[in-house]
Amino acid sequence: MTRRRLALSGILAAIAGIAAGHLVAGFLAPASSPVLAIGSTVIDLTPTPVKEWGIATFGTNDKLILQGSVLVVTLALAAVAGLLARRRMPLAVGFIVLLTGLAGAAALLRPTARPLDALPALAAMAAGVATLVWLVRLARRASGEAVARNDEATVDGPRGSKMTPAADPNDPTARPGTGRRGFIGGALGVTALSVLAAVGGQLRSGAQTIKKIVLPAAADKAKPLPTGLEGTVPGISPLRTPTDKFYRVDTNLTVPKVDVDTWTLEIDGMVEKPFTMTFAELSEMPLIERDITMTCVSNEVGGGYIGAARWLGVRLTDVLDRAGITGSPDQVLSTAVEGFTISTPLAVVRDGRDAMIAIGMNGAQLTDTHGFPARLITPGLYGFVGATKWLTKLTLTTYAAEQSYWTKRQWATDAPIKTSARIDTPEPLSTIKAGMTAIGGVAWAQHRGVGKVEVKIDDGDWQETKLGPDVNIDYWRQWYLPWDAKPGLHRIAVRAVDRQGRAQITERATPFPSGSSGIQEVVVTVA
Ligand SMILES: Nc1nc2c(c(=O)[nH]1)N[C@H]1C(S)=C(S)[C@@H](COP(=O)(O)O)O[C@H]1N2
Ligand SMILES: [Mo]
Repeated sequence: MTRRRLALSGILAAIAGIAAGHLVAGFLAPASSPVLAIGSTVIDLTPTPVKEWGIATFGTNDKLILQGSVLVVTLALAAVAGLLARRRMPLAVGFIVLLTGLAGAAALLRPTARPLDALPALAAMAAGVATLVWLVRLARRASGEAVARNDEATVDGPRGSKMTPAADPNDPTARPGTGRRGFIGGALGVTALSVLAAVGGQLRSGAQTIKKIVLPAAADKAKPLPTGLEGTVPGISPLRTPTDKFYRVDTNLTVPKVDVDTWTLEIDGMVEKPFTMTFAELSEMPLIERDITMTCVSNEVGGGYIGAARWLGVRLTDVLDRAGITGSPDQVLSTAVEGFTISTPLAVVRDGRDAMIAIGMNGAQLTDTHGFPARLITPGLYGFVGATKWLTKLTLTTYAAEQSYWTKRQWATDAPIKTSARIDTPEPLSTIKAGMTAIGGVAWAQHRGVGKVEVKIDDGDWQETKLGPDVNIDYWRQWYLPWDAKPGLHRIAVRAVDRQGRAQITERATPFPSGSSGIQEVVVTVA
């Protein structure tokens, strides 16, 4: 019984600390909330293979799973602290101080941390220690420990006067039921306050929003998007991915909410005239509008980390030319407001493709999740080497001198998107009705263009599919094949060939280090 109460005291102390920290972080910097700060540090320290396993196993839930794990481990350690507290209170307190100290260190070691970011951890420390001491005292009273009475008399007695059991009507040993109720009351009180604090912190950080801005028109517009196949092939991906359906991949546990009025873009490194510009200055430069399909290197064969959108932005080379490149840099190292970095090969940026600093997506300003107020887009390259969100600095440098976040973690430096195709319909392992239907999906070979897409049903021949509208070589292509489906179990495979006649790589490869490859095959039941 006592052990259970003690363990619970430790757990509630941790919950109180985490909640208090979350509340304070809500007012200061959401990312410095203890669990988030530790979670982000764990993300950065996780070895690449483990991270790959996490993404492959949990997909977009990986962040929730990570935070859940941090929470569970913390609570388990706190339960141990609670058990220790019975005989060794200083040790238990030291344990809580250590845990919250780690959270503080994690917050302070974030790339863009300010000293104030330690406050949430300090709040967690104070709330955690106070709760532990208080609940453990109540727990002792509840089990009627003699020690508790003495402690209590010394600590709580008015003006130091010793209370004797006989003189104290609330004496716990005399009325154990009261002590038990006292602990339950204390535990419920802590829980209620913690919930309030956590919800408060959450509401407060959620209340931070990005400003609504008016985007200037493009000087160089994209052609109107043709009508896609989505109206005629049920289940196929729409030609343009709506922004709220567009995949999101980044290392952030909290979405940066950037203040566009104080935001600046700095250009430095191997340039003649380093300079800094405001958002207004950036948007006054000539704007281009382009339809570009982005893909994440972590996209598995047949996966969903791909999206096609219309981007509005400034040509990256226009900005670089304004600074004037000197020496022989070989990479553009871009830095995001939260300190994350990406390397893009300079040769790729300058080969004529529409690499840009985007400020608009699908006719609107960037959303906070997609990098407001400005991000890089590099057609033909996976996102991790060319799509820096929440961009704030461009540094002309060399791969020898400086390495970006993923380069330090052994990912490829030059990572062109591999040609691939995906079957959207029928869905894997689904059951469809016999008769005429359509097999359909999307294929991509960014900056080379999709030449043809072929489908193979069971052990049949590869059959050429019909292609949807050709938007441009940086955009994906919808495809479909009418199919008279006969009852039974069927295997459908797809492969794409780019416009230079190069077929997609059929050998299976994992996303690490330069993108997955292999043929997608789905199995369906026709009934
Ligand atoms: N600041 C920042 N930018 C980032 C990342 C990141 O982790 N942090 N991830 C990159 C990766 S791996 C990809 S695939 C794209 C995804 O962009 P999206 O979330 O808008 O789809 O953003 C890139 N830009
Ligand atoms: Mo990515």
